Amino acid sequence: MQQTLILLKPDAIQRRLIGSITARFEQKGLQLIGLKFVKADRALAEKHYAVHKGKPFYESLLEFLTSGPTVAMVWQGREAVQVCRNLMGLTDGAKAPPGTIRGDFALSVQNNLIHGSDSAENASLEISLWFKPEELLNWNIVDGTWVS
Ligand code: RTP
Ligand code: MG
Repeated sequence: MQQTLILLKPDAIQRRLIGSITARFEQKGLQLIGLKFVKADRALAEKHYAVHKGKPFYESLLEFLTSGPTVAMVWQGREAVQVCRNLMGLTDGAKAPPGTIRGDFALSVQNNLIHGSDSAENASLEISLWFKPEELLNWNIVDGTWVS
């Protein structure tokens, strides 16, 4: 079982897409174990996107991520990191294939609605940035055998 961090970025909230996007993860069979509504401050955004420090889009990206509330979620399931990346689609909404979240709902490179961890190692780092351990709930899915 893997866990991954998903963020619905401020554009997803502004565009009233929380429900439509979250539905994709539920429908896939992933299990939601953490969920909160957070307005990230600069310090959190810097830690979250530390890997992009120095890139031309870095400042603009931090401004975007801190511009309004985000929904932070932890999803769990078989190969959850890659499964979520596949559901999200390519970074650039214009290039993301139809059927993916970005492919269906985004056109921009920056304002691409969603973040997903890109490796199991980064997932555990990012989960610890956004969630306290006690905010992750371990609950039994009654019919879990159908999606494991
Ligand atoms: P994310 O980290 O948010 O899940 O997105 P990603 O892996 O698909 O893309 P990444 O290369 O990690 O870029 C992080 C976020 O920075 C913004 N970006 N802007 N203007 C640009 O050229 C540019 N490139 C990337 C996007 O919001 C991207 O998701
Ligand atoms: Mg990334």
